[in-house]
Amino acid sequence: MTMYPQRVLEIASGIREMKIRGAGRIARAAADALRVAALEYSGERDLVAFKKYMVSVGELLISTRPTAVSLPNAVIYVLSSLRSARSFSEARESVVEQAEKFISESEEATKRISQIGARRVKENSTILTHCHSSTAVRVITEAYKQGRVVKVYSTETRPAYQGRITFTYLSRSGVPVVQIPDSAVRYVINEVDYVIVGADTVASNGAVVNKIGTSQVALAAKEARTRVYVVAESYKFSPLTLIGELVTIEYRSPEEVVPREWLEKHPRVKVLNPVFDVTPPEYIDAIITEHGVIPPQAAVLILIEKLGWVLDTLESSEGRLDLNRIVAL
Ligand code: RUB
Repeated sequence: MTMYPQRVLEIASGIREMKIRGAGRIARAAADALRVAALEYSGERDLVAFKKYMVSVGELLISTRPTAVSLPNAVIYVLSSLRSARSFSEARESVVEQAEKFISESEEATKRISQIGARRVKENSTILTHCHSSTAVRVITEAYKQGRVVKVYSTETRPAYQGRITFTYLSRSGVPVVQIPDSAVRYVINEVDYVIVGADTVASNGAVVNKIGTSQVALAAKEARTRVYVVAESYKFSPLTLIGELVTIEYRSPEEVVPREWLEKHPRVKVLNPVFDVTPPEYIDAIITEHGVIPPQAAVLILIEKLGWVLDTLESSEGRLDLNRIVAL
């Protein structure tokens, strides 16, 4: 059985238990886990053995949560550096370097999005956001600093209440923020100029997978002619959707929705807890990436340009992501 460093196991369970959450943070934590795994590798100093070990760490990380494509994309990005490594030490060094590069480029991307995104917000705007997207919070905070935001509605985001994290971050920066229950979205939507949300996965047709309830918010916004902006770094675009693969929606425990004691008292109650949903491209006005603002229908262009190479490695793995092929094993 493969032994993993303690820190790697902590990161994997942190992602699974949502102590580390949000697509961007999950991706950076995964890159960091690969870096730690490479540095603390104590097996045979052999290139093939090292590649196999790194593939198993990558698989462990990817297995933690199924929906945010930023997670496999970060793993692919870091492990692809092993393709051209000629020796064990070169391989180890390249993983460490590539992981650090991913982390700094991903932080740079959110900064760039905050600058591009803030410019799209007109003066005296009211914004509504759903869940906690660190990229959306950055865009809103930057727009506020530029004097463009008068009010932000932040939904609670049941059942895990990520809206409270959004509220805390925004109010700490002085942004006037009002927490509302998810069910109040349609009640306030006519006051709202922009809905700004993040993404866990952007599909090649421009559909956006984000926290459960996002599609309901987008539907209310469309009816009210309120603009919907999705803010997403390019590593949140899914290469497998280019070949028709569907995005897996995560279901979590009923106890996140209803307290365990209540469920025990009412054993016949059935609970469904899907934690993400799909907003169709027609409900999205623009996707703001670090490469610029695109209509959702242009998602395919970002994908082909930035992540199209992943498809070449899938030829003999029947459309599945096979990390062995990513590392050229
Ligand atoms: C978080 C969520 C966020 C996206 C984008 O879901 O849906 O909107 O991950 O976040 P969960 P970011 O809480 O279940 O992880 O912009 O921070 O990457």
